[in-house]
Amino acid sequence: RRIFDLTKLDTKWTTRWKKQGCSLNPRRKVAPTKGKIYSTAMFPYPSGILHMGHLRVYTIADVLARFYRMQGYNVINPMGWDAFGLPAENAAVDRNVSPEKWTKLNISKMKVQMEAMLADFDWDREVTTCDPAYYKWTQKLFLLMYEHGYAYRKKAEINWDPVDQTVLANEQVDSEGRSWRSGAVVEKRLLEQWFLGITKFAKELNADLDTLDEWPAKVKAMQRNWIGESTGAEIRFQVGEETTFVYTTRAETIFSLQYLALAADHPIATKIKQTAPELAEQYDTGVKLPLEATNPVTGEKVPVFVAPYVISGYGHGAVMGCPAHDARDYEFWKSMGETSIRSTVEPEDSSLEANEPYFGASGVMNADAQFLAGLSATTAREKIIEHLESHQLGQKRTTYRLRDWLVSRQRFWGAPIPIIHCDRCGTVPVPDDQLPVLLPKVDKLLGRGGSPLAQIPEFVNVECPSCGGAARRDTDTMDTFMDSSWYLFRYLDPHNEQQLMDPKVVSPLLSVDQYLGGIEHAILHLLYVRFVSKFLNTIGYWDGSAVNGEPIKKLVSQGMVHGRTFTEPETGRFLKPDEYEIMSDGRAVMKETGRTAAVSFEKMSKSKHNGADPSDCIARHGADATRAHVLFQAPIEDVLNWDEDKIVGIERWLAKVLTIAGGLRERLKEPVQPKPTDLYTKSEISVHNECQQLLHSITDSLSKSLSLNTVISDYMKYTNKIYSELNNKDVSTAVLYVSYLDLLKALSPVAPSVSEEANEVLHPWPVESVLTADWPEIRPLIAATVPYTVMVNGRMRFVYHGPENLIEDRERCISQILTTPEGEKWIGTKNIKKVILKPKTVVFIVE
Ligand code: ANZ
Ligand code: ZN
Repeated sequence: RRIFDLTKLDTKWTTRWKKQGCSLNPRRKVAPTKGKIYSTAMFPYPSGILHMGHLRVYTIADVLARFYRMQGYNVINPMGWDAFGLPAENAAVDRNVSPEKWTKLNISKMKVQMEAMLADFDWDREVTTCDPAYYKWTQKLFLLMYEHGYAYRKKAEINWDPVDQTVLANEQVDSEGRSWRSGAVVEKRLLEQWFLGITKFAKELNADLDTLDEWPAKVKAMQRNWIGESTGAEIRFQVGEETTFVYTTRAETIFSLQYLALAADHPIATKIKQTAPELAEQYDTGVKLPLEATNPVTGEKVPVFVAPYVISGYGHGAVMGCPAHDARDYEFWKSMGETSIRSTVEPEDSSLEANEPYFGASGVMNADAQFLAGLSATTAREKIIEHLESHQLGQKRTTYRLRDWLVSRQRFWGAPIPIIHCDRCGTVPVPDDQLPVLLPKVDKLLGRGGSPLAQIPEFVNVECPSCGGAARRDTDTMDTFMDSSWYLFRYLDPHNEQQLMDPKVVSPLLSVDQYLGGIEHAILHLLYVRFVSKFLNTIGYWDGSAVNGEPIKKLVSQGMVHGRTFTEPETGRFLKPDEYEIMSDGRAVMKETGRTAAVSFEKMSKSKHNGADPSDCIARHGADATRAHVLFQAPIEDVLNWDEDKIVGIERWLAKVLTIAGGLRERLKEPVQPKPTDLYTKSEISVHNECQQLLHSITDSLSKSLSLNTVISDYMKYTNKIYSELNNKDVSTAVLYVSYLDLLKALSPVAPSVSEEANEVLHPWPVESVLTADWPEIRPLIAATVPYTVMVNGRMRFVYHGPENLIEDRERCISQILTTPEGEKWIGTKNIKKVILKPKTVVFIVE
């Protein structure tokens, strides 16, 4: 039976809090006494509904922010909207509304949902990336990059998404060559595009990962892998009349060189293409060119191939082919019909058969390695690089897999690239006083793709800011990752109309102390944020030199929320809710066949019919129970298997919290005297100690380990302890009251309505909101005491309550008894002749 309707409490308290003009948290009225904590969760895309992932991450963010506020910190806990992007544009085409209208409507809907979950964000810091007041500065950021040589235009073979009709960054294409968004197989096209020079920071972006101690190792590994730092050497080769460099991580294998391989678009290959087009036709499978390359160390001539495995954008697009020591070279060499290989590195502990390759990177150089013979491969590598450098044949080099960031998108709903193209002046940046370049107002979009802005002449045709002649605006918009690359900064100075942000305002508030978000952003978003942050630090927009321009101190990636999924066991077909029935024993039985359905938890999706809507759960059980349930079901980094049925445990517990308030209120009708701890009974000591230990654990979990599921189980233990002592005559009302009030305070970040309600039941009206309280101070534990009979000259004089092991320490025992009022009265300054310590009895013989 439900005793309390928790949903009613939400409405009641939300109304009262708002009346006080303090958003959803009266604690906002209390001035902070400590330094800043900037804690935020990744802002959402305004799709219109808050999903379970949002519920989870924003609950965590809200609970922590409320906790820090109670501790006296100046908490920065903003919220905003990642509001540009394709879904709005597609919805606009499908529904005949403007993307702006659609987006704004969704934002207002989601704000209502956030309020329903009692999330208390800093709405005065709200940013919306599609708002001209925001994207003006996204455009300025682009222009700053342009001005400092970080934004440039280049004709490039790019990834084209044929479904969404737009260019994609390399980062947005998965390992199978599909678009991250549409899933379409990406095509290659040659187009003139804008790039941002993230590779200028490749070295720092890699090296500074080592300084991010509070980032998950997994995320750092993913970033490191993406940046792909590789150290080796570049070596110059003569190829016919031309020269080329090759990049190698195994320079010592130069004595094994048997051929040189080029990428199909290597300049030498391109030149041959013109004179011998019949060869070019075979580039895809690999072909020998009518050329020879010279080994720069031995002077030997080797054949030259175009080989499909050579990547055009990596290193120099040229590889020194060593079939004996590299698996790819070996495969290619065999595929070209060659059989003989030349080995110069051998395993340390065994010898090679004739023509047997050895791909290990350690090993020993054999006699064919000339002046490297006998050295370990590692030492040989250093030696040969020294040799190359001193003969000007090559040098040490570090390369990166990371490519520059392609930011042009042929879409409408994004920040227009603030550039004007003039036939006379070239690319001209839009002057500051003409920013923002506004998106034209449209009632509806004509169709998917194909640069919608290019079809709006009023937008395109413009006067050149430099010569005043006729010119054209750039009709591409920026990748939306550009919008989200700097919002963490804008939150700190959101209303600045003069500049992106004021370095004096933002620097003291940076960096972000804690950033919560999903692992799906481990590479793209976080790498772009780090890049832009380092850039802004470099040009003096914030003083981040102490942290190498790293914007985020601690990163927490919460796990996904999975939904209960029903499938037909034989076929694996996902069942719709009306296809099965849940029996009393918990089994799901398929209506048609009467067979038992298989149950599993999987990523929520429409096709699996396993989605759950947070708003439904809140409407049924109230925000407090929903919040506690989300936290309780799994440690924050783990997958959460969403099972709404289990929320009854939470409801029963919260009901108990409220029941205690009613019970205590009865007892509070009698006047209560505060009780000194040294007069506590055994039961009172046990209440005090257990509650304080739990409070300690709760505080640690919230401030250090973020083990929020443990916080909930600690609250439950705490509640049960008080509940079980409620009718114990040995526990005074005073002691219960103090412990219970601590619980209400400590509970309030998770369950603000229940805490308020219980507080109101407990106290006579008008009562100060319990949400304004400081975080409860942790009081010391009280050692359990036992009675000791004190005898003086053969007579029992008084009973002393002391620690259990008192008589083990003679000195301490005597001095403690002597300093009590009774000790002073019966013994005082009299000369002590003898003291006998017996268990539970202390005998004094005095003169
Ligand atoms: C000679 C050699 C001998 C190599 C050997 C390896 C083993 P990472 O670690 O990924 O940086 N390479 C260089 N440029 C390339 C390109 N554009 N496309 C494909 N492969 C390329 O790999 C560096 C190694 O990959 C280089 O070292 C080169 O092959 C090859 F026993 O040079 B090595
Ligand atoms: Zn001009």
